[in-house]
Amino acid sequence: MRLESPQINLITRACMKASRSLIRDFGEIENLQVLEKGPGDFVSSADKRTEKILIDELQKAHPDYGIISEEAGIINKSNINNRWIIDPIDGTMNFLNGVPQFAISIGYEEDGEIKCGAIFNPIMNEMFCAEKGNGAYLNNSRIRVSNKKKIKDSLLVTGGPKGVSKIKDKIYSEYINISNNVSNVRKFGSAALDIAYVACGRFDGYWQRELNYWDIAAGIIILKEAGGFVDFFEEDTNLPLKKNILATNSNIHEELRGLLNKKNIE
Ligand code: 2AM
Ligand code: CA
Repeated sequence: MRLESPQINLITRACMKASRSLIRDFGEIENLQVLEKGPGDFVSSADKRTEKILIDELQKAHPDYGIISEEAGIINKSNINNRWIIDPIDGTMNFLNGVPQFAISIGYEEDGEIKCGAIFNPIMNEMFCAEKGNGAYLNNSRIRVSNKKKIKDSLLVTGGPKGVSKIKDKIYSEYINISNNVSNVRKFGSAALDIAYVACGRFDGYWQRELNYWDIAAGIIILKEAGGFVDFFEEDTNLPLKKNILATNSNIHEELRGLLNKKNIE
């Protein structure tokens, strides 16, 4: 691979290592689904197991780096200059249901900017990774965003509202508004993979409200290095880890932003 920073090497190595137990755990899901209790508890322990392997591996190299991780929270809080941003399983609901659309996502942030990152789907064996200035890759091939120019021809992806969302109506009306103006919209259930798929041209754009920073940290650099454009809207400065994201092939960005801003159907 042509990515050479010590951080990206560390991230991809940690992903590969953690994926072995994650694949084993995924194999167990089918058996667990027959239990009345369901696999919920098992999934949360799979999440924690994966996270522990990732954190141990990253900390071995840099015990002083800060970490923001979905389950473990914030580690080494005082180091805000060098931070790993980790989501051990993005697409937990898919994982829980035996759907192989989930990924490990790790970004490395230096002085407030994501410098490199990887998103790894261990079942498909697809490793998306990028580092600033050196391009984005899917396994060993360079990736680029699609060349679609017009929003009306575009295939987009979104996640819809979460169960706990207080703004479901707003999110649904944005969905109606956007889907009336594009070729089609998909809902795949993993924010990290959604962005990675925009980066490699499978989708032309992605929008989503109410995400967490760890869902998309790695995706930011992968999309940028693949020639895409990512920005955040309606940011709440009191909640810096909450994100509303717009991520596109860059050609359709303004048009999609226009649709999001448009007064929604009453
Ligand atoms: P997760 O699988 O790590 O929870 C699903 O639409 C996407 O939104 C996934 O990337 C999922 O990440 C993310 N997400 C974050 N918080 C969520 C929540 N409370 N409920 C459902 N999905 C959530
Ligand atoms: Ca997530």
